[in-house]
Amino acid sequence: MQKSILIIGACGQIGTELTFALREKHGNENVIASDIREGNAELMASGPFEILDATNYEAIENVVMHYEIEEVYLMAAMLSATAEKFPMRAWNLNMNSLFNVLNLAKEKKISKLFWPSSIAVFGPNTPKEHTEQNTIMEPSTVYGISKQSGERWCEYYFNKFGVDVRSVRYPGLISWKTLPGGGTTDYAVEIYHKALEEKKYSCFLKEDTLLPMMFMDDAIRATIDIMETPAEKIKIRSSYNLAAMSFNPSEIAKSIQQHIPEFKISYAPDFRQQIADSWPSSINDNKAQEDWGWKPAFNLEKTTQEMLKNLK
Ligand code: AKB
Repeated sequence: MQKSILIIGACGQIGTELTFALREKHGNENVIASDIREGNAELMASGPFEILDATNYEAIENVVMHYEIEEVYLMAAMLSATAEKFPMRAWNLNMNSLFNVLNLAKEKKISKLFWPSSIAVFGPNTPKEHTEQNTIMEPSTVYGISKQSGERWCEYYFNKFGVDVRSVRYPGLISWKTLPGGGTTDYAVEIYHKALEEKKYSCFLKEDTLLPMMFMDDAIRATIDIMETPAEKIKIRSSYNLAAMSFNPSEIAKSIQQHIPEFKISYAPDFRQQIADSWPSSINDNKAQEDWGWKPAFNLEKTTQEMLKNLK
């Protein structure tokens, strides 16, 4: 028998592609997409959809009971740049939504849960290169503080109540189907759109700002893989480091110029520079490789090819 899956925040950058991937795998009717508002037409037409506020426990519980949901992917969150502008709203959304699903799992109303963490759990005092799984973690952003707290709560619910929660620390994610919103790594998506539309881009980060990044196909594969791994192999119940590539704005611009030679980049750093400066430049993901066989497939060149081909 097929299991029923609920995606909360299905219309966002990750949620959209995750919904398509899970529907392909488990059948359209078995994957319930939900969000605070409707998303792209293809997603809405491809299977069941519910309007759902991730901070409303009873509303989530009703959907879980109605569809006899077994697994939940909680993808709703306020990202780093927006969270700096609305700290209390970010804390409320990022934490209460997590408590809602952790408590549903604690009460055995769902059996398994995915919650995304981020490289934002690291801070300015963290060693920047090949940042280890366990190292100094003193996040200096609202978003990072919420993600680090979330990790602690996930581990606590696993240890205390046996909640089967799984998580990865996503780097910046690059995708063409749905735009990201409110993140610091969003420049690495915007740049492809502007390169095709205007042949120029003004970047809000400095040219040498090196950050960990990943193409969306890799991120979706990692998400589904960690959820399909037998529970006893998941040794880390806070969140796994996850890596694919690292590049700076100047390097991504050069990779675009291989395909669009007239493309020009300029730099006008804003408040997001400080956020980016507090994050690692590269990540050591040995634990994910050892425990559940993680291996990325996309480097910068392959990502650029895919982005330009699909956005054209
Ligand atoms: C952001 O920039 O806020 C996110 C992230 C790295 O978690 N993309």
